[in-house]
Amino acid sequence: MKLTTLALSMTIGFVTIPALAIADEPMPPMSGMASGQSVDAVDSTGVITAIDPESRKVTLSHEPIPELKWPRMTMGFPVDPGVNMEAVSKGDSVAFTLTPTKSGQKVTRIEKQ
Ligand SMILES: [Cu+2]
Repeated sequence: MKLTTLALSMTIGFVTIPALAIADEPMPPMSGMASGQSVDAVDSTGVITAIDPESRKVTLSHEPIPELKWPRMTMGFPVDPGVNMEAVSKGDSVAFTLTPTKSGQKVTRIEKQ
């Protein structure tokens, strides 16, 4: 059990950290102490109103996100290079994860519901 958990954590780390390093400056991994950010990654749901895999941007009409003090709204996000954007399309109801970066939130997971 312990080995499985460790292996999973390491796999996630190897996938996520290089992607973050390419897209942004290195961040302290999993510390929850990134300056200026009060929360880590948050999960939410919404509907894709526009998506552009070439520029890696998605526009989401999302539900309220209390962790970020956001009401329900429609807004655009950059999408992490590790996310498969071909798996979703405009009009899909999706679950997604937002991860804070220096320049705002970016989508680090998106799945059709
Ligand atoms: Cu918003």
